[in-house]
Amino acid sequence: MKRQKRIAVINDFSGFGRCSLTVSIPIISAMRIQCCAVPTAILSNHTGYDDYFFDDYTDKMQAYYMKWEKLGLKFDGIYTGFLGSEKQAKIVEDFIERFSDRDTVVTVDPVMGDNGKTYATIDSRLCREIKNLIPVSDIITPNLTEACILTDTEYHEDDYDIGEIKEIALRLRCLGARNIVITGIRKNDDICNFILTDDKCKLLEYPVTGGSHAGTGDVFASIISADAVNKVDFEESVKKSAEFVSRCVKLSDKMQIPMQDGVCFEEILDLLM
Ligand code: PXL
Repeated sequence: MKRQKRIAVINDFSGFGRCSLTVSIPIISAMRIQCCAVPTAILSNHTGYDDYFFDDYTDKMQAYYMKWEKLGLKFDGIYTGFLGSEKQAKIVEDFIERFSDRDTVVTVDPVMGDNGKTYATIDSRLCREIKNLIPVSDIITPNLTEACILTDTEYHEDDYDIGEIKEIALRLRCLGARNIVITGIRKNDDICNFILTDDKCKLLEYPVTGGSHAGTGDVFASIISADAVNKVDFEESVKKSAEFVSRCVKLSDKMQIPMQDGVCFEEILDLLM
């Protein structure tokens, strides 16, 4: 009997606001993969709220996962998200080196900002360290703001043309990215994802279904990382993740969930099973 697949998720635990681990654990589990959490920080709620409790976990992470090494654990996937300090990027590199083998799929979600702005706890030194994770990844899932930060490209609000997006994606490739999906690109009344891989370069467009809710990037990247481990084709996976996020957004607006509180994915989690 083959053992069940498992993914190590290196991300923060935000008790309220539906992002990071509180999104990845249920989603990856629903997709029949064991989700093993490595917390980067403990927050009462994510940093999109005016106030939050933030306990950085940098100094404890290595002691935490060295017990896993003692247990001889290996992972089919490693997925990294929000990092709470510069030092954590180095710790993530160490984790990847220790816990992956040839077949491990590494997904790096370079969580740094949205809508042209960086998140409250992210500074330029941390951005630089996150950039260093790109060459050790198999998949990266930046939103447009993050793709701009990573490639030192100026972000603008107005419509992007495909040439501009392709240029940004090619710069990400030069940084060592292999499979790239840039999310959240606005074009008229559509929202687009751009894919660049060895054999694909494609813009996928969807009609906007609702507002800009927190945590949608975490929902998206969780599905992408689980699908990659389940060997689902990358383009299919991007389409499926985008469709799921879009349904979540529509339903969250219908249920009048405040934007900061994330999306009510719990209502339709069964669609991923
Ligand atoms: O969803 C991205 C994210 C993850 N983790 C924390 C955040 C944010 C975005 O604000 O604050 C703690």
